[in-house]
Amino acid sequence: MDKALLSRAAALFREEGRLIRLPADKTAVFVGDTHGDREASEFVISRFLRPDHVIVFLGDYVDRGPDSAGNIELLLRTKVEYPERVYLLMGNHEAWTLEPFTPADFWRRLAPGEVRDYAEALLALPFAAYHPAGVLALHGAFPDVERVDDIAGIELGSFDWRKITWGDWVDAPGYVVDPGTFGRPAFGRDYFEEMIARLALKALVRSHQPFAPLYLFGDRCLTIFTSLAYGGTERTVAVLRAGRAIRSARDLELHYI
Ligand SMILES: [Mn+2]
Repeated sequence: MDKALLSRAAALFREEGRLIRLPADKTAVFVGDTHGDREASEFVISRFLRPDHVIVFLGDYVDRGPDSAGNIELLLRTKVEYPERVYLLMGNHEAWTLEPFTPADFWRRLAPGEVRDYAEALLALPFAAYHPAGVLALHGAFPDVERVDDIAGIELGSFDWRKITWGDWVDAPGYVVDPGTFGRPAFGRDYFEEMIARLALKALVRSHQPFAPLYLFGDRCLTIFTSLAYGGTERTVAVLRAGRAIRSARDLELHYI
């Protein structure tokens, strides 16, 4: 990987801040975990990189799949070339240097200098993207904030950051179903209901759990997965058409690429 590309990407992410505000007048394409499935990213880019679209990748670009280095390089190059058409959010796999996990095949193959260069770029990634139709996109679960704007001030490594990057949803009552002290925190329906009301949203679009139900919590929580690295046969993306009124996640179109 080209060190100059990582530095340019890092500068761009720092400039964007942790919360992306998506334009209302463009169609937004949400892409779930690509996890080393470079072909998935190529398909998405060839189909949706258009002046009237924005593409939002929901994190987890590396590890698991066959070509992590190729996938992250393709995504960073496309971001640098088309900064207002492509947005990359942070998943837990981008933060291995902050909160290590196993297996981490991509990170473990890097030389120490390369780990540092990747970390500089990937720890600067935004945490969430907000669409004015009332849709929030992030990797895992809602942070416990008062307003969407507060996401911009979330600290890397805080519990709210862990909710975003590591949080699972479970179809059960409750708030924090499992604090995830030694693993992934899991959140229930009561927490979802409280947060979606407090943030005045219609839908959450996220990824992170390859085997979660597509829709949860009255069709307001959509989980998409876009990598074949977990043995699936479908890569799913969700499309929010410009100008479409959104009442629930069912108003986003699903495409299988
Ligand atoms: Mn994940």
